[in-house]
Amino acid sequence: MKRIVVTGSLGQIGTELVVYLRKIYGVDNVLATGRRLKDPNNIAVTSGEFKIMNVGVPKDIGEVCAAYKADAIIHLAGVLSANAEKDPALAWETNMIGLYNVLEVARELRLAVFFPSSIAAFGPSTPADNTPQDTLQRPTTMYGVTKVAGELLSDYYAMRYEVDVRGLRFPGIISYEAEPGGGTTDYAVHIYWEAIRKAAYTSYIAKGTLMDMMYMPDALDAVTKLMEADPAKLKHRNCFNITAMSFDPEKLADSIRKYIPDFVLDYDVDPIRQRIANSWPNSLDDSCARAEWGYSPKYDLDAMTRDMLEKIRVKLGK
Ligand code: AKB
Repeated sequence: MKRIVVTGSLGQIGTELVVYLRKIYGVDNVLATGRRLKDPNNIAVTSGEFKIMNVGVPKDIGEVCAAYKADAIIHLAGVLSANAEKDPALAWETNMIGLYNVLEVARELRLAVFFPSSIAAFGPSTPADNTPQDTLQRPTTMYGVTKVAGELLSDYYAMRYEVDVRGLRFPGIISYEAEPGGGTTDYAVHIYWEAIRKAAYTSYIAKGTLMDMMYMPDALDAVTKLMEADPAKLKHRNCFNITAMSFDPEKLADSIRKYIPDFVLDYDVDPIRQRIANSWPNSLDDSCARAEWGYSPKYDLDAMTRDMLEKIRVKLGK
């Protein structure tokens, strides 16, 4: 990648990915875009160029990418799992039509594409433990449906039109810079903020519910490594399983107690998000990502907890 356009750059991943990419590829080679400028103080906006671009409008994407002389588009704009259950039509429109438009522009302008899939691309009939790279994918959520369809569409564009589209099945991403918006794994971010503010958290996800997770620095590294990987080594494309840890709320609370011993966790389970979480794997097998392009996360649960708590304390002045 040399000249990169990022969609959804004010979201949780986009905010940090834009800054990370600017450090690697140069400030003038990474264009942050979004449907609207919801936060002018976002670091993706203050650290370089930002343009309004709606992925629902193919002409906008084409014009912005052509004018920028982009060779790659990192397509992060999307509706996450819990919000998708609230408004399935919006999720279909944003996640599917948005991706289709991006792929069409990529076909015309010969752009490489990054597509973010998710653990949500699996469903209750998928083997839940050590979920293989290639396995049954029958998700029971709208978000999951758009992710499986997106994986297939991406593979189709790679095969039929030789668009260099590559993707990751993201687990829950934990970070402190920008808030996650409307996902099921968001509890694992909120818990850290509440641990510092109140030494207590009420979880909407039930005890014993395992989900894959990853700390943001490992996610940023994974996107870049995959996009720069030698195509000859990729047996898979859309999308690779990746994970760094798997935990339930209790295990996460135990990790927090190593740094805040009086931290209290209780529960008020949200049936919608719990149903979504129950339909997802407990833990992914990411051996294909490790073998094909050298995926190797650095943070385990305690290392992540230490860093999250430190960074949030600084943000809150505590
Ligand atoms: C969500 O919870 O919807 C996302 C995801 C796992 O894709 N964080």
